[in-house]
Amino acid sequence: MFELTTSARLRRSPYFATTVAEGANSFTTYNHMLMPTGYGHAEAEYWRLINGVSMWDVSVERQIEISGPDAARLVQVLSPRKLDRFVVGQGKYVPLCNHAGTLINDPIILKLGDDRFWLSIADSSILFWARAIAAERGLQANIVEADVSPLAIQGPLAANVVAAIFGDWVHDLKYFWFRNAEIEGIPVMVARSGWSKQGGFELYLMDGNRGADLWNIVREAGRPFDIGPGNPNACERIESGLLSWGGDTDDATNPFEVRLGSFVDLDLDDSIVGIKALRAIHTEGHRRHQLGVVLKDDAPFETHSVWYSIMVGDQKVGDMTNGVWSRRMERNIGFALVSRLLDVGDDVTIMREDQAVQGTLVDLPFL
Ligand code: THG
Repeated sequence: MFELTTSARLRRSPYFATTVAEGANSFTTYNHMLMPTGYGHAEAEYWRLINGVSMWDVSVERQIEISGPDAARLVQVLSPRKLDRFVVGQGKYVPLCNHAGTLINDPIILKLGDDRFWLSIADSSILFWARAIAAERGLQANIVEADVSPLAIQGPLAANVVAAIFGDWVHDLKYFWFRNAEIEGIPVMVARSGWSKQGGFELYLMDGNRGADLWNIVREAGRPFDIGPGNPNACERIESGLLSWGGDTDDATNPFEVRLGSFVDLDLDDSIVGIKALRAIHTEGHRRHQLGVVLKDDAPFETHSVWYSIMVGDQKVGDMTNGVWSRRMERNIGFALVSRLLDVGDDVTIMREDQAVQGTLVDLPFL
């Protein structure tokens, strides 16, 4: 269709050459980097994630490292989720909000030490945000983008592959926890996490020169389990109800609207960025909420790059933010960010480019 013009501004992953050699034939951009989005076998890539094990270059999940005497304080100031019982070796999913209570990122925060953290970020520039807040508050923290590049191993057989490389201790790793490890001299953090609900791990590579080596080690260890390359899977993540910041959110979305209210602690003190606005939103009641929508047609969706209006009669009630053909439900499904006047069971109309399609609102996750 067209070519992407590359430059040093559009950075490459340490796994880039290996993913191209594996047949990666489509890419997106995320955090100013290229990320593979397919290897030419979409259906097989999906079923491998559901039934087997898949390996993904997710080095675009950049690590904003915050260290120094005020690091813990800064991380709490940035986050409306209470972090007082956060333990070294643990990861937590955390909404980040601006002063208006708008969701500006939804990282996993890893606690590496009492004064050292990684914010494993979604697609927005938290490096600048964290530095600005630290400077304005007079907090002493060193804030850098670390040389860390996650490789995800996802699917029901993922633990077998990771145990074959690192040992049986990986079976005991709790969800979102991580541990330092080394394989063939390559330093990695092994975490039980990943952007799918099929189970799995993320290997945080800590040496950008060893990307091909780590990829090949995983590829070899995965051979008995028929591992293959894949990527964060649009179909599985929508079926599973996983949020894509910037895809399913806009410049007015707050955490309550997109099912992240349980990660907000309103009794945190006023120094937390956005907490006062979040309290006000909570008191007034948020206007929209995120549900699922199942469409009544059965012509599989192509991927789309705009939100589709959701109507009741001739009144717009919200948007379908991302939609996909569900291979397990054999239906078109999507995320509906709609007025709270609507609820599960309501019938709506989705305005696709080509036609209006009837649908019904449902609970998330779909599966
Ligand atoms: N892994 C790592 N970094 C990341 C992502 C990741 N950075 C970018 C992006 N993904 C951040 N966003 C999310 C969104 C959802 C989840 C993780 C990161 C997630 N959510 C679960 C859910 O919603 O069911 C669990 C939440 C919980 O119970 O705490 O896993 O994937 N390294």
